[in-house]
Amino acid sequence: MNGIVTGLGELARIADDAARLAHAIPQFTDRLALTVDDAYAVQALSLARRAARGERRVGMKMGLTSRAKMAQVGVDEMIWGRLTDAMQVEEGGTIRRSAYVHPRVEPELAFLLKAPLAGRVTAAQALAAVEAVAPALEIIDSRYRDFKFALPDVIADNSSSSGFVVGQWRRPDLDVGNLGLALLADGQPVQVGSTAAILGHPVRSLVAAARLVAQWGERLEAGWIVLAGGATAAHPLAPGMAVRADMQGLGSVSFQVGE
Ligand code: 0L1
Ligand code: MG
Repeated sequence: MNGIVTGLGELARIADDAARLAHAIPQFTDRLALTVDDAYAVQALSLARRAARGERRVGMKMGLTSRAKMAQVGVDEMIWGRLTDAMQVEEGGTIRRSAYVHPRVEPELAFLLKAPLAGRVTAAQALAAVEAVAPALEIIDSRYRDFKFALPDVIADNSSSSGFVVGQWRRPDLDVGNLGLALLADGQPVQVGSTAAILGHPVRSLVAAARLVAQWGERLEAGWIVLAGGATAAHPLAPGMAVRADMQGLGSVSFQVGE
């Protein structure tokens, strides 16, 4: 973006304010030739603003790791974002619809790490760093008008990350490569699928996560949560809705949507 660092800082402020105050903004790429590198720099600057307000980094999310997700938003590259403690919603808890612009939810698999991971790692090395796995729900909320964006826009907007709920952790002695799952709204299935939709096996998402963060001088830390990406298309949230995901062998995870 014309290489102007202060310009990126201003975009970070705009993205952060939009997320914090839940208002929609125009796409940055409508008026700027933002590169993917610029966009990740904006994301980092935006998350630094959260850190300055006291939010603590607790992990990262992988995005667009399934065909269903790519098709839904018209972007066909994997992306990633940063998770903070303020984004975590207690299992069974209630979110406020008014705290989001146009939230959606998607079923995911979460990894809890017991050792750091960075750079090029094998699937076996990635699995060896996993302490536990759990079913999860990601609440995504693009801050762009009409949920429309180009690749650099969504990256700058922390890859739409805005909340996540994690179910019961269990030891990773279960092969998570092809677990059937369903996303239910008010008890009715609205999406069904399998963890195999996540890059063929969710561990591939963890391998990719280690490689992608290393490009930005980061590593996945012990104690972090890594969301492997949506296994189905996302479903819009409405006040009063009860949301649950059931995952074969891993149980359920749920939350409610308030006003
Ligand atoms: O898979 C994801 O979490 C992608 C989030 C970015 C695209 C979207 O907002 O749906
Ligand atoms: Mg997701």
